[in-house]
Amino acid sequence: MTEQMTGAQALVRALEHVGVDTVFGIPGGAVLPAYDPLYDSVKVRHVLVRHEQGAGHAAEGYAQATGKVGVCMATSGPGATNLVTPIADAYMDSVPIVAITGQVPTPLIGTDAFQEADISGITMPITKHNFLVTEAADIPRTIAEAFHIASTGRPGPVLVDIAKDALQDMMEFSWPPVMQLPGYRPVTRPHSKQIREAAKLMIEAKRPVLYVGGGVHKAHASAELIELAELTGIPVVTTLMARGTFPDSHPQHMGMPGMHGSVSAVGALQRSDLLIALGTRFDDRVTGQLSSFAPNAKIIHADIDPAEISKNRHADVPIVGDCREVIGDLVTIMRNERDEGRKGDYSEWWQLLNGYKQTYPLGYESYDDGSLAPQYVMERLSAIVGPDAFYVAGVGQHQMWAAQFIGYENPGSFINSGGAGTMGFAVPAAMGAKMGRPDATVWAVDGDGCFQMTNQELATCAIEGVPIKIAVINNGNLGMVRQWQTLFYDERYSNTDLQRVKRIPDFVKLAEAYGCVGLRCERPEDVDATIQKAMEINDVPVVVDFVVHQDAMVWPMVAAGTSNDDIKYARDMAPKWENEE
Ligand SMILES: Cc1ncc(C[n+]2csc(CCOP(=O)(O)OP(=O)(O)O)c2C)c(N)n1
Ligand SMILES: [Mg+2]
Repeated sequence: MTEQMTGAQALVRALEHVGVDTVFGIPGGAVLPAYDPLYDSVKVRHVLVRHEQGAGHAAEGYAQATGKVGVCMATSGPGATNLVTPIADAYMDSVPIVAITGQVPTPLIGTDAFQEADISGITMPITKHNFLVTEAADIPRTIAEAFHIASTGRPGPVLVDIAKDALQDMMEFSWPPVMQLPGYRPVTRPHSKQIREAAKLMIEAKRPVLYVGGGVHKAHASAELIELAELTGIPVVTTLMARGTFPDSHPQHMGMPGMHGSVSAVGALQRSDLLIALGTRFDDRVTGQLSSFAPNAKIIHADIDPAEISKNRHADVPIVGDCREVIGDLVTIMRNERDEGRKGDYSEWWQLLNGYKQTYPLGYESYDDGSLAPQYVMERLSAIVGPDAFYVAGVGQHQMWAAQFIGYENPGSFINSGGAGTMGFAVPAAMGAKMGRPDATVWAVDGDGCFQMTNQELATCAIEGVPIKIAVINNGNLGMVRQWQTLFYDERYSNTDLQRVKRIPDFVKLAEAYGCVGLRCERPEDVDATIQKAMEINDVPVVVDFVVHQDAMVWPMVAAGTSNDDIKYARDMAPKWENEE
């Protein structure tokens, strides 16, 4: 059955067929033909954002909260280039989004036409794949391929750039189209020989660690991970992208590793003799100086993307496959081994690790002058709001405190910009998460700097009825940069002071101007009541201006480029590794 329609109508029809219910975007000349049939669609809701960057991050938040593909749309030229940051962000964090852009008409491509930008060229290195469509007939197939590529294998962003004439021309629509992706076949089934090798190492090891990254949640393998950990008794660390994939409250959880990881997690990696790296990529923020990272550890590295394996650290046992399949197979083989009396003995290892946990818990400084410690705000948010909410962070100190001091029990409940570290991520991503999961409570934890990059999406939230809650951790500074200036630039605070004393802007008034509720909290004794008040407001977005002490710092810290062994748990305070061993 075929039907005559325009390319634009085919686009909207194809989006309906692949199950899209929400598109975030802004129209303009080149993409205008697509907006006309979109106006009539009863299945696809278009959300008019205030900046295309907001559309992109909203698509990311939607994708991460729902597990579906997020969709954003923009016009050619500046509309498309405004999507570059969220596309790069999605690429770094393997988030499945499809970005649809209008392009100038085919005869004008390459002529420096009005609002022409070679967006497929620009995004080539930051997309999993991208398409330039110049024929109306190609639109349905391209959309099907784009969604398939974005959501399968290692997820990631796909761009579909469509020339205006292709949107306007008539074509014959039929569904489903035949995909033409001969070279694209992600390997999901792990090789059984590699699984046997891995099991052998796990039983022989004295100091194994499950080093868990964002890929485990993306593979929906949290349950399998808990099973494997409990079956083997191996300790677990969860990276920034994996917070919640293994419950924080679980006794085998050692915390988050990395630059601002816990001493117990960093110590576990450094002293390990076997890292079982699952859906993780040995990022420099985790390894510190690579040459001194986990020096005595053998490596089992499982990832769906073969390009990750042995990229930064040689893998003794490489396993290409979907983490759910890999972990499932490991559970099966380790159970058989145990039933035949073969099990690792990690009791001495646990003695050492429990010592780290007890001696070096996460902590922070309180202030005698009655001012507010940002970490305390996180602790209270965690206690009052609980683990069933989504927490969406910006980038900076507040992001690290949100990672450290909020207790995550559910996979995917912490959404943040890990790989790219994109300031401005939180508000639009929280909006996208809430639109995807309207039943859930969504808190953005944002910095006063980050918030000023994308808070215009509060207008979108207020108008579209998206009652997110935003905790602005207002330290009056680009705090994370200021922290580096404190530690490494002799307290020379070049261009990090946001001039809070002048209260420009006043976040409470700003919230009100956007049709949201604005609250302010400056003292520890008011924190609980303020959070409770915010929790009671469910019809409009709420912004809480938490005015916190400007000198609070994120600890522990491994200074960039140094060894994880040189971690400090407070200024000039280093753990004593030798004495414990
Ligand atoms: C788009 C962008 N520009 C610059 C940076 C560098 N940067 C990282 S953290 C940070 C400070 C963020 O300030 P704020 O939002 O107030 O968070 P805080 O660290 O104070 O909690 C900056 C400027 C970045 N990560 N992203
Ligand atoms: Mg700040």
